[in-house]
Amino acid sequence: RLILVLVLFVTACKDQEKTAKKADKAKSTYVKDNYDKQEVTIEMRDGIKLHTTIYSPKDKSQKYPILMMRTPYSCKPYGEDKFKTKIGPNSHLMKEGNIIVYQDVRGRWMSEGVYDNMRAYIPNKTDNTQVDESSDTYDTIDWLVKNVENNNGRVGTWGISYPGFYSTYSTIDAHPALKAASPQACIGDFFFDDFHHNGAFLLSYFRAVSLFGTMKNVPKDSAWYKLPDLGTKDQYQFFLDAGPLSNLNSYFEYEKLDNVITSSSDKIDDVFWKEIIDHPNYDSVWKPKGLIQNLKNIKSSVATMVVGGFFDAEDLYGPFETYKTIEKYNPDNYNTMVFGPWDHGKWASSKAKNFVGNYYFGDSISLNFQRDVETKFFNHFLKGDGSKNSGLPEAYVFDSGRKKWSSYDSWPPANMTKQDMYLNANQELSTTKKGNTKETFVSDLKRPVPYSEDIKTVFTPRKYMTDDQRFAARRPDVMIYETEVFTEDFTLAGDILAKLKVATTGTDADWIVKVIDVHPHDAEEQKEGMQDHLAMSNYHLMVRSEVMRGRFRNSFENPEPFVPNQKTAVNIKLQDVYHTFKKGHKLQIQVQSTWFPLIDLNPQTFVPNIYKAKEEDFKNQTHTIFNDSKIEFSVLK
Ligand code: PG9
Repeated sequence: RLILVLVLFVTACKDQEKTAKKADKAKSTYVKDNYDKQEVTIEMRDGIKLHTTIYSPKDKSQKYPILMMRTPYSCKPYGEDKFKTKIGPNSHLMKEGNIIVYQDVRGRWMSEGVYDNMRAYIPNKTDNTQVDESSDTYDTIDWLVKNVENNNGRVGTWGISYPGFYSTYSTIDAHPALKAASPQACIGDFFFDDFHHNGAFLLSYFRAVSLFGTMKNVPKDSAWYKLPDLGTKDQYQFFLDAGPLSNLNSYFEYEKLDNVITSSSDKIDDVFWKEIIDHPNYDSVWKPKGLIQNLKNIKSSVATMVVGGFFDAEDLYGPFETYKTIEKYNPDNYNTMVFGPWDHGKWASSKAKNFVGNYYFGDSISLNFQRDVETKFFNHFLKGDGSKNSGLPEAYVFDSGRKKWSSYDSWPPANMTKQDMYLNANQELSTTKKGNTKETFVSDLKRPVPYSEDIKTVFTPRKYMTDDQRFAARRPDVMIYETEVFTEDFTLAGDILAKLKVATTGTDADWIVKVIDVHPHDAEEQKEGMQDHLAMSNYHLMVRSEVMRGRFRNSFENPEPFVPNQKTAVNIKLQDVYHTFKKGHKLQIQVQSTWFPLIDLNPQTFVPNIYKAKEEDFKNQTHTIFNDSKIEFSVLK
């Protein structure tokens, strides 16, 4: 009987494997069976030609809109590989019947020109030598609608992360054929997205700098794609041993990648790395690159749907500021937002179960978004009547506490109240300030607070945003303050403002604030996911976190030292949340001064450029938190 069971089991596995292979094969031939592929170069107004891949439905019985993604990451994965591999991201948009276009942006891969990382917008252009991503998009759309067979004259743009930045850019001085744009996880400003958070540098991004050298046609198997072998799998130790940023060579030097042919020279240029090291303040290198400042005059003919993940470790500032700025300065426009329980770009996933890190949020959340929201948005504005009655809400947001979606007519919702909670002694977080107390801790730069218990060698830490923060709560250099157990649900919706009153024996310091959902001891274990049966008892779920590099507390352009031992105000805006602390849970605030190696170490001595600090500048200091420090929450009544 046992042999019979075994045979049946093996057969079932083989059948399952065959079905999966058949599904994959179906996917991989879907494009070949249903789409014609063209690769063209489109000439821009200054004569530079951009490499563009066009997929047109074979069925010519109807006209189709054009959906375009512009990317610095090469449209090659959507190129000849396409017919051999699975359809790739956003296949639901292909299956909907659209002409799909991918383009290498100026200076990247198979396009001509010189790449400029987050190229600054040029307003009021006077001649054809003045070009930026807005003019390149305009010229591309103009060529497409005039030359691509069977298009219906309407164009949409979309993209995630850097491609999201180009989608936002497409709305500026938009071509009249552009009717819809969906910037997703879109970079807004590199001083607040990706590489920096409020002036602190995200250390493991030093490898990502390589993504943006002026590289062309770099073969997929080149060293360029290899992460440098750091000689250790422990990022914490590697960066601790490395010391200040300027001790780290850029990726190119690291990998001696000086032999790859580039557009501008026969040697890789790591101009971006030098910009980072030489420009620690929000200055004339970073400011012009910021896109948010240019979103004040978007044509009402362009409908926008901004998409983001509440647990996106890379681009949170960008999507929130993009949506809010368009909303504020273009009140007559159709402009909506979708924020779900995702880390960076995971709404494009085809996985049936949605996690961030080990934390499970539910089934088919991404798939349902693709089908019921993203596809509906583009169908309405590119194929439908294009009116404001899209059937989609203004704000479609996922409550990461209740694990379910809500729709609101505005974001933040109208029925909000501000509520302050004070950082009192005895680890007490309460709506009243209790006496005049203060607490101190030693910020030890030889043993900085890890950003996670589970630090691996990763390209960028993308999963830590829901990590259990119990380990931090038990460190003497992490100050904790928590509410009583909630006797009813308590919902936060919108941004959070930490108004700290602090002091330090040094002359500089970083301040990190984390908002934690403390689960009850009898919380039901999580039965899904990588770690089956993850014990959720007393799980300290990180709901939101942010750093303020103390020198920038009053100005990102002009850093200021602290006066030793003088009570000083440090305000930190934490990006929006939508989270219900359920009855039986507690809200905990953690405050610390190191967050390693997520961000670089502050020497805690004021120096002109932290990235070029000397070893001797790094000194342990004693920090103080006064209990007139408070957190201003946006509470949903
Ligand atoms: N915004 C993401 C990123 C930027 C810079 C370096 C690495 C990643 C992205 O485009 O995915």
